[in-house]
Amino acid sequence: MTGTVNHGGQSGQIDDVTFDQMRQLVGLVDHDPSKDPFPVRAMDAVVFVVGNATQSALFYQVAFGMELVAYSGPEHGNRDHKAYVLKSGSARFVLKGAVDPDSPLTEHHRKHGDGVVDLALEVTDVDQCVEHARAQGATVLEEPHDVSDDNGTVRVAAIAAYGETRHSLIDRSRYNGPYLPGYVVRTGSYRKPADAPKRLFQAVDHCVGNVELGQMDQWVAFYNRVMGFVNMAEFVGDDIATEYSALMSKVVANGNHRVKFPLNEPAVGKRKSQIDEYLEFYRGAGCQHIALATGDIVATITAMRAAGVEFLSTPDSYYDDPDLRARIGEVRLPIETLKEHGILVDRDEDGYLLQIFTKPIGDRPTVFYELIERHGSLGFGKGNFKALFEAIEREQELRGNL
Ligand code: TYF
Ligand code: FE
Repeated sequence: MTGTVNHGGQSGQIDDVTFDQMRQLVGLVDHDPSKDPFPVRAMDAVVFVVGNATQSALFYQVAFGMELVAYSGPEHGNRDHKAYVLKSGSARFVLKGAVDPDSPLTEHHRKHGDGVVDLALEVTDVDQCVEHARAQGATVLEEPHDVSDDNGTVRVAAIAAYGETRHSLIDRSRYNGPYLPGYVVRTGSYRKPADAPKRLFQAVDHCVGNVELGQMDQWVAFYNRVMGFVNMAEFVGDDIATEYSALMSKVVANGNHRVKFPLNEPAVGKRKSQIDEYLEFYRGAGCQHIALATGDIVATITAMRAAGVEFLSTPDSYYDDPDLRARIGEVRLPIETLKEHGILVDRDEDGYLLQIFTKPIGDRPTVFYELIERHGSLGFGKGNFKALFEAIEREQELRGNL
């Protein structure tokens, strides 16, 4: 099955990661893109607006082990902002910070703080996607057009998603440069420790959106209708919502599940939802967390902790629970190791996954990261929701927002 799988015309090798590794890393399923009204190949980039892109670029190199690959800024004719492009395996982050005080990025940052402005998607046919999206009622923010430089031509468009988030649609098949026309190759002068892993993560596994109360189903319908995304089994129903999570969640994915977007909305409960806290400090709907797929979560956590990244702590009771072993079965790490690092583990009918969550990475209690090591499981760690949401609420309480 593996050799013949149809994965939307993607080559067998994705930025040094083989397709089989990718299948394992992010949990792919078979899919025939020829019948897809909106064929998506992969995430193209997660684009952030930040208060200081020059310093954030260093943070992602030092703490996330990413590699600086491209740059746009005043030295090359972009007088509005600086943009740094970083990669880790197939994952690409773009960090934008205003240079011109009148840049539109300044207002975005004033309102939202550091956050995700664009979940850009690599598509095979930009015009086909926009035509379909428009017919299904999407807001087209940028009509399809070509952008070119000496490295070739990229076809780009953009449609509106939740809040002020957008999905740029990118076809880079006629382009051979470092990111987009106008960007130049740039490497960083930062040198990582000699014993550091080659990279700390290989791919973006999923990007979660927080939307306002009562909006989740509309956004699920948007991804179904406009982008041909399918619903994944995992969701947080009313029972879990009222009992401890204070949120509702459903997951949509493109045909082969390479791109997965869980969507959360606050649930009305005894206490203020973590989603309400996000919406208050982000000033509206936006991207809440990005899950990064790693093949060695212990090595990744160890390197990130050494660089100062803080993770949510898991109480000893999680590991000392006599039912844990029965629930998770055999996993590749001893429970003592999971406990030492605070790694959560969940099993479903397809396999298991290991995961851990950082604390918010900026000044506001908004965006955070997840590290995920999948072993067959296509889920999101439903069995960990209780422990996870209790850990999030402990932090929320410390901030005075519960
Ligand atoms: O992506 C997910 O569904 C899991 C669990 O506020 C999760 O990572 C869900 C909601 C949330 C934090 C984590
Ligand atoms: Fe997640």
